[in-house]
Amino acid sequence: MSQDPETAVRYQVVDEVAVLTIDFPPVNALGAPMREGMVRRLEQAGEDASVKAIVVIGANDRFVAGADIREFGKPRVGPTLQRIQGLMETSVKPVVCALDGHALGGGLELALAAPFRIAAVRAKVGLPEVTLGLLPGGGGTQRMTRMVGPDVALDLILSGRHISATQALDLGIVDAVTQGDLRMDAIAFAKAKAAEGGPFPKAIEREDKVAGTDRALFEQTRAANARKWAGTVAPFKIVDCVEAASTMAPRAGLEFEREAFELCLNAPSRAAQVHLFFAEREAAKVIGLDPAVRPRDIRKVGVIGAGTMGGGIAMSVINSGLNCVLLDATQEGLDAGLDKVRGNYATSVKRGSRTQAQIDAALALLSTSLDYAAFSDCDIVIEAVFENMAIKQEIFGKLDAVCKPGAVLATNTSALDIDEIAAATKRPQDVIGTHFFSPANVMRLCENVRGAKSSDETIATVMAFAKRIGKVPVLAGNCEGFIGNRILKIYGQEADLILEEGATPWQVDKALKGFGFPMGLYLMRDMSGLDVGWRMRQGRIEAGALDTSSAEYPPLADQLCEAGRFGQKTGAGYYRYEGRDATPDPEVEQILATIAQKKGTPRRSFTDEEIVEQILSAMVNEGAKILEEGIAQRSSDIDVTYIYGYGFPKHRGGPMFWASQLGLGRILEVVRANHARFGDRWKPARLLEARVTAGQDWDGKPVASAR
Ligand code: 3H9
Repeated sequence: MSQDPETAVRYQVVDEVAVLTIDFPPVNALGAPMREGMVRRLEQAGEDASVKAIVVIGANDRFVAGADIREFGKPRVGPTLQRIQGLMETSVKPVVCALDGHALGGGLELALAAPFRIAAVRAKVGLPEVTLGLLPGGGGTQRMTRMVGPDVALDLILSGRHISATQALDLGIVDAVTQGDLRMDAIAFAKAKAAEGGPFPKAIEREDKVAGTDRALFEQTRAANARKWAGTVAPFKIVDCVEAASTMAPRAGLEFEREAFELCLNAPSRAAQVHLFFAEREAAKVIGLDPAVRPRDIRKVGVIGAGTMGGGIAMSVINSGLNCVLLDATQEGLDAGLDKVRGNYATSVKRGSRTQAQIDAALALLSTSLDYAAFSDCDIVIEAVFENMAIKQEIFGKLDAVCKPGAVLATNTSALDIDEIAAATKRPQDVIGTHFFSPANVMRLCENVRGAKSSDETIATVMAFAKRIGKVPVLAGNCEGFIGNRILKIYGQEADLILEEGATPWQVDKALKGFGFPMGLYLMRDMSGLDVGWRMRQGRIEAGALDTSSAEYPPLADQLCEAGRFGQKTGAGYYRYEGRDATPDPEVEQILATIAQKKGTPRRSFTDEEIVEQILSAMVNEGAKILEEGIAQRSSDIDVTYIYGYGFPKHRGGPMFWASQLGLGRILEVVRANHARFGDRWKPARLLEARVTAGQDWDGKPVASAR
């Protein structure tokens, strides 16, 4: 990346218009050299007597992706964005920002301070700061509100969504959209504005869209979202800033925003969400992969199993414009699966998240079949039938017979051994796990599981494929439960054992919700139904694969099922239900007391903090073992897995990040204390001990320099 302000923003005069070209790879972020370059070039253009107007444009068909996220939390250097905006806002020569690619966050804020904006039709604009735990701190909350009104501003800034150039034109965020040559059109536009003469418009001084704002809008927004936003700072501050833009004088509003921005910048949730931004991008990279290896081209996808999972995977595929053939064992299965897919689409039309035309276009890419021969021209086939090794092996044998050479043969198994499945084929190098999460059309995670013989090309292909269909890929190694379900098992087990020690299901749920999980563990289990897991356990008990006499085996779930308490659907589970309303049930407390008595487990009371620390420390210890065994490539991959697959609160950054914020030393203390009490289920991970001893973070960096 160039650090030279002279090259970060280039200067050229074309037909009396100074063209300032921002060339600061990879995404023209507002890093210090770029800000310095902008100040110098704007001053140069101001002083250049041959110049009548100024165009600011980005190189490589993109405008500016916002603040340089790598600068957050570091000492500030170079001129501020506000200084650049001041130069543009007070320029006697009209400034036109020419937007292409993305104009996001501080990039859009830069453009909003110019009197004029023209956009290429393919450009996208947005203020996505909220996704980083921030608010638009470059005047974005003030100028946007004054341009589009508080209701639209709240929608755009709180969602952080990107909108198209034409939508931006309709909202008055840009002045013109062009299908032609953006640079030439911007120059012509700037010349015309220079000819018209000033004064030029200033968004910050507009009153028309904020006059008479009803303050109830802000109160209603806060009240409606209070639960959803619990534990975060930025969304609340965004509402405050938009209110300030609607009610205060311009300078006071900008000052209000500046203070609110600083508050967000220093909040732990900002560090967590920025961690997640980089973690998500890192997760897609495969360590040690031969750089010469290219992913195979995927044009047609096969999916086996038209159940909820297969249907969801097929929807993700066709939503991204790829052809998909969906196969099931029976016509009834296919019909039911298709009905479900259509039903899901109908719901999204009703909600307004998709248009009927988009859905028709997607469904046109979907075909169905009862015959494996339909997979002969597929580039990847994903098996998503129920978890039974014999059936999966039979399916992979059939795939081996019909699929073309080089097709990726993927299994959506969440538990079974990839190598055993691959052994059913003569091409184990093409076999890999692609573990999706339910509902697969919604959940972002794709946990790709490499088998012992999966080739680099197969790995590269599924990583690229997952991104292509809008998922966040993570690469895992082959072990029981991979990354996600291996830790999930510990999460559930530890919570269950805490109940035996004296906590109640409702207290554990309250503690987990308070931490930020969308739903408590026991409410979720009751909602899904307890009988499926019970039957699976019965099967394993009969096969001698589960030892129920162990002190670590929590028998509560089995006893609830034996009493006919299958969860919400039977009116009782961990809770008692009136319809969907759950209430604590003293009967469950009684069962727990009896279990504890039989096991000789001493009972005590827990605080919510203790519950969270206990459960999460067990998860983190398992995460450290997963890292140490090379099942996860890096600690942040575990965070990405938990956030996109298991509802871990984003503003906590994932279990491993949470642990490093708390201090790995504290986690080790909890682990060791429990190890002394409960034995080997709490055996400290060697990696955790090693990092604490060396004063390092998960990546082996000294703790003080951790991001
Ligand atoms: C802000 O603006 C605050 C202001 O309000 C306050 C001002 C006072 N900085 O995503 P990609 C890197 S907050 C530094 O794979 P794509 C990224 O890590 C900011 N680096 O590309 C990756 O690096 P690597 C508000 C950044 O084409 C490489 O660029 N803005 C930044 O799929 C390529 O990224 C946002 O939140 C950055 N701002 O998508 C926008 N952005 O190759 C954040 C990216 O080493 N960015 N990188 O892994 C994005 O949404 C996408 O990157 C974008 C391109 C859509 C632009």
